[in-house]
Amino acid sequence: MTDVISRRALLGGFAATGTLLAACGRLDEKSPFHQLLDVADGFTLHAQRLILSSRPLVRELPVSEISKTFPTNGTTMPKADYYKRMLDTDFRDWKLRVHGLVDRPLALTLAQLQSLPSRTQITLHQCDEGWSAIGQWTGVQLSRVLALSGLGRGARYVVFHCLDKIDLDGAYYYESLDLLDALHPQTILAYGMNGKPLPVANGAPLRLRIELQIGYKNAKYVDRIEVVDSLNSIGKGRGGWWEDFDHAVWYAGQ
Ligand SMILES: Nc1nc2c(c(=O)[nH]1)N[C@H]1C(S)=C(S)[C@@H](COP(=O)(O)O)O[C@H]1N2
Ligand SMILES: [Mo]
Repeated sequence: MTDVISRRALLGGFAATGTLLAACGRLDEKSPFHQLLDVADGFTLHAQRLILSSRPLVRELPVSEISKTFPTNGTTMPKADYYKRMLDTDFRDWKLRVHGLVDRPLALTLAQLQSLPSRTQITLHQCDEGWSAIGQWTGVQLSRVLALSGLGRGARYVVFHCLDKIDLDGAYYYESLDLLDALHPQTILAYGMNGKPLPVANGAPLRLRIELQIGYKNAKYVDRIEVVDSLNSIGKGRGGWWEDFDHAVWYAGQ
């Protein structure tokens, strides 16, 4: 009996929680199933952890595979005067803001971001315009920054507001991820590329690397991170500049 319940509960996952609860009424206190009930109690948190821990990492490549030249795409130099001023002072006055549905809004300098534990990864970047290249990225995991800010009640998406406007319509570039991709270990805010400070053409001072998805999701020139419960009120509501203006898909998993 115990064995049957256990297998059914595990196979059926959390959908079987109701069955499990009914069955467990007949089991004694020391039953190992109480551990599963604890999981069911904290459903959201634990389910998220279980799903996250089973999400595979994308392939990381050896140094020898780094592309000799890494193409650029879209903006290569934001036009705003204040971007140029910040560039002149090595972004010393720039701060990454983290706001919205967070417990503690943040404003972090580049030096502060660089003082957090870093991650370096060599990965394949694929642009849907038909090119790919391999680069090495160094930065801080987005999950670490979000752990500092905390996530408020109802938080579902993380929006990246960028410093560049796209010529076509004059709107600022932006992108967004759901929490699952935002908290993935290879999702980083990169300030370094191929062992050097992130070049302007590739998004200085800070860019998103979301290795699970293709090119345009990897927002460059990230200035502000907003945590929201819905994407409706951001831009035209489709979750990103390309999504809003060129019918690109919001989930662009590789
Ligand atoms: N802010 C901003 N982010 C952006 C873009 C852009 O024009 N502006 N282009 C996107 C596209 S389509 C791609 S393929 C990658 C290119 O990054 P790279 O210029 O470092 O190669 O950045 C993405 N992020
Ligand atoms: Mo792209």
